[in-house]
Amino acid sequence: MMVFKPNNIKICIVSIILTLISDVSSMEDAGFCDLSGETCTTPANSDRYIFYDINPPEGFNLRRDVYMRYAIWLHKLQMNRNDLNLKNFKLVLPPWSHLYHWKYSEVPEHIPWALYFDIESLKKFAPVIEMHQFFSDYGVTYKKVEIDDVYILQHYQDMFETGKFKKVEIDDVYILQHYQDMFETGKFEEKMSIEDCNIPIRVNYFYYNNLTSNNVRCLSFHGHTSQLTSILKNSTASSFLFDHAEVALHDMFGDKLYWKCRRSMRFNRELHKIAKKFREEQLDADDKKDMTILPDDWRKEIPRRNAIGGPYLGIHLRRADFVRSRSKEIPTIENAVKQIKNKLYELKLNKVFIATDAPSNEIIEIQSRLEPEYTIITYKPEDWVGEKYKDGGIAIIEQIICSYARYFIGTYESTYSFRIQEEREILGFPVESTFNRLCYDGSESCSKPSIWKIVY
Ligand SMILES: Nc1nc2c(ncn2[C@@H]2O[C@H](COP(=O)(O)OP(=O)(O)O)[C@@H](O)[C@H]2O)c(=O)[nH]1
Ligand SMILES: [Mg+2]
Repeated sequence: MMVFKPNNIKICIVSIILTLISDVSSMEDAGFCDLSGETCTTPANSDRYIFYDINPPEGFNLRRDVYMRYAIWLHKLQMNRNDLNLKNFKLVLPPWSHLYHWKYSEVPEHIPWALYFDIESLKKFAPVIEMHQFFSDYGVTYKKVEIDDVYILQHYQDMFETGKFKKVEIDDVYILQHYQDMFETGKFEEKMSIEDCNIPIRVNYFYYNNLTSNNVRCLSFHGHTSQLTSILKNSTASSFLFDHAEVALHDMFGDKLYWKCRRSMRFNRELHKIAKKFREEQLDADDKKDMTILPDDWRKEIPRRNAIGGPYLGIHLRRADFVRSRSKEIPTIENAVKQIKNKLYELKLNKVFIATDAPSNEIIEIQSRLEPEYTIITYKPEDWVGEKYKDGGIAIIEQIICSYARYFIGTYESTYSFRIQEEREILGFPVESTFNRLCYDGSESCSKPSIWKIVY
């Protein structure tokens, strides 16, 4: 076993190589070179890049949490006064490709973050750039299809065929892995070391055939994201990729900085607009009356607990794979409806909005058990919304609608529900109206979800 000692790291001075596949040789000791290989900037003055990738089966909402771990790290690096070299890092946003729960119209498709998030808001917290921006900054062409103001990046296959393919090599790749003995010994001290790989190595990243590296190592890791700073400090490499980035933990979960970062993750404005129209038309929402107006800029938000929410109950009913994987915690449809009815009666509401990934036969069953006593509303996207925003955008619209409800009940251990709870904390709802879950037996007596209150 080789123990990782920052001072002993062989300092890698490998420039990012943007080559025609035939060859343009790399220049040692340089930062970025232009395509001819003639003009290079030194790493000290130029941007350096951090990429991260995540265990493929992880879903959208856990990925959002992993983003925060790295955005907070980059935010801190940027604030760094002592080491100027650490200030130039940019965090490259990994496109949303091949998500397990989503259907894709084209395979593989690279969905940029701008389709789902307000990039300007993200940038007010951390130095982030889109993957396509990285490519275009470094002269790598990609095929793009313009859909309004966002780009959907497509596969390079045609470039292989036409020979216009260029390769991007990431200087240093670290595949994070858990210490094998960690759970046996129960010792959870902060540590990391280069070791043999105990998980499969990936050599192409983000489903781009031309994004690769010659320098891939496995880093057994336990601890917080900021522990990775020593890797940056001891290297002059211009680009780093941390694969299985989810292995690193939040520096501090739930503190002020955590919430700043979380507040900067505003959704794409059009998604908000679509959700608002739906809330107004179908659910009688009125943001003014409901006290759910936020300032345009998240940095202007202030602590409050006076949000009322629209006159409807919001439910997240996670089904699909959860029915099997959490069979002891997920209620039957009958038991879910029982709890929904009780809550509607208690709150004197007659409309329930249900966000769900349930198949249509289950939705019909819910309907038949609730109506005509109560009105059940689900979101069905107009064609253009479905085409433009796809499964990911529809899921977000449903999350927004639940966030603005008078009262919310989520699903046990679902990160989709957790993100709604956070959104409601930001909107300023009373805690009791947010941290609730559907119980297995239809009662209200099962354990409540952990309460993570917002901190300013
Ligand atoms: N439209 C919609 N999609 C959902 C809903 N619940 C789950 N999904 C989909 O399933 C995925 C769930 O995966 P993930 O984000 O990992 O959340 P988790 O698995 O519930 O912790 C989401 O990203 C959605 O694509 C829902 O209520 N509505
Ligand atoms: Mg998941």
